[in-house]
Amino acid sequence: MTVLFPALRDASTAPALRFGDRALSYRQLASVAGALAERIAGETRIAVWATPTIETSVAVVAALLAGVAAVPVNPKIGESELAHIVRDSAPSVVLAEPGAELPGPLADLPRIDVAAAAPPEATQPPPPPFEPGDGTPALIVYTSGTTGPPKGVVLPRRALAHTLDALQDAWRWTADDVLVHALPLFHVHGLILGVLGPLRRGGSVHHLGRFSTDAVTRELSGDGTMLFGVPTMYHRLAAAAGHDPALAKALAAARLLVSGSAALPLTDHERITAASGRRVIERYGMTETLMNTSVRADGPDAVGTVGVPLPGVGIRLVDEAGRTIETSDDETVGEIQVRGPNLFTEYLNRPDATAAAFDGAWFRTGDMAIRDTSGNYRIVGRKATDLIKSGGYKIGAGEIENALLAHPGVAEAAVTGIPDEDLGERIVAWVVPESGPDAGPPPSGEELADHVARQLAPHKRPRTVHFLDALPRNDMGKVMKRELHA
Ligand code: MCA
Ligand code: AMP
Repeated sequence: MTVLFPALRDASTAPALRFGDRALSYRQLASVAGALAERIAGETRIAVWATPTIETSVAVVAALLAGVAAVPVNPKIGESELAHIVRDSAPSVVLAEPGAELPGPLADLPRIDVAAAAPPEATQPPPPPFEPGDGTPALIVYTSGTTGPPKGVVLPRRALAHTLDALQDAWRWTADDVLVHALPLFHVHGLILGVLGPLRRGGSVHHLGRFSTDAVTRELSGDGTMLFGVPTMYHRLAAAAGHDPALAKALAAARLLVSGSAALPLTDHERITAASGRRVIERYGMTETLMNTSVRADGPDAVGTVGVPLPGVGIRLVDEAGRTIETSDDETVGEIQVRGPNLFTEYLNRPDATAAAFDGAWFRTGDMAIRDTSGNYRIVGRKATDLIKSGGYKIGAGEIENALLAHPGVAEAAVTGIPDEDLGERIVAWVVPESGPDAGPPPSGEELADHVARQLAPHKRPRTVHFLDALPRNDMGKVMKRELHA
């Protein structure tokens, strides 16, 4: 049995969480999360309305203390995606910040308002509960595939503990670190690395609520030591740092700048280094695997790579014939496959998808990479062209196509990702409007983007919509997406 948060048992008055002007020490967090854990003990699964707030952090910590699996839900989630997640994960209770208005399927569940007001430091926290075994589900995080609705990735406590301890080693992460970030709290990056990471170390996190280059400047000029962000955030920092000496100075003062969730372009690496003298470290992970590789804080420069395997993580490159690539030569491309204690247990209610994702103990990531002569991995692409990474979010073309087809004005739809300086990739929709005798006026691009934002989530909305008379199809009737861009 692993104690996930030793510092909560010590319950010192050291700072743990800070969101804006609201903060909790370890002792205060042990009190509020401990009390909430007592209330939810015995539930099978809980949903957390995962706003970027201190309440979300308290709710997730309480669930982990109680040994109850938590499903973090995007607070901007659309109707059909929420209906799917609630049906699929069947939570018995929803935890939310007081006053938050919950949509349909969540509003119908029993609700507990999360109390996160700081109690007096003298308050004695309840005794720590008995923590369950390492294989017990800790979190269920929904992630997109190429087709169909998102799948619930069941993450055991073991995977959380392993990945956070491996990052401690790679990044020399200690209780003295103050992590700064503005990531959403319904994905691995912001929640597991960004909130549970500092708590496992006994350090603290300053969450900015919403990303801005000014907020990063402010926090890194204060006591912030580490910054986590997706490439879109570093792109914006890189653009600003060139003409903002205060930001450049703040970045220079940080102990560690870490980028992940998608590739950080070389130009952004270079601009940040030119302005601040600092290098950005990249790490590579996935919802299903948590973290696999990283450039080490104490290692050689490896810009443009995602570094070396983390301690305890097995990585192999496999060629198209299924053979393991043994060479490290800067040029042979293979699929990254991963095994180790960092892996998820299963896709919830999807034994078919779980089985298809593995080759024995090896998880097939779908990411294509080369290994250089120093052992660093360089990601060069991915197997599925129907997966789009936009703003660091993974989005399946199929789910957007289905949402578009559900609009009465759409007869046919195809979705692609095209390179975008800011977002990495931007979502483009190709639509054939309904034209039958009963068809109404064709929808506008804006209307279709709003429709997708309402059904799925705002970050899944197409940023560009093209209208066509027909989609290019091959003899089998399959849409030829390459031709769309031509
Ligand atoms: C715009 N908005 C709309 C619409 N248009 N809302 C409803 N309907 C519309 N039609 C709203 C949005 O909700 C948002 O509100 C605001 O307008 C701007 O939205 P958007 O343009 O999407 O924001 P952005 O500027 O593009 O955001 C960039 C971002 C964001 C801040 C970098 O993409 C982001 O937070 N990315 C993080 C992704 C992440 O954490 N990925 C980790 C998963 P408002 O402004 O109020 O929000 S990957 C992972 O976990 C793995 C393991 C890994 O390796 O890390
Ligand atoms: P998700 O499933 O949303 O957790 O996204 C995981 C995917 O993000 C991986 O399979 C990679 O394609 C991508 N990814 C994460 N980190 C990096 C990185 N540092 N460089 C390139 N791609 C990354």
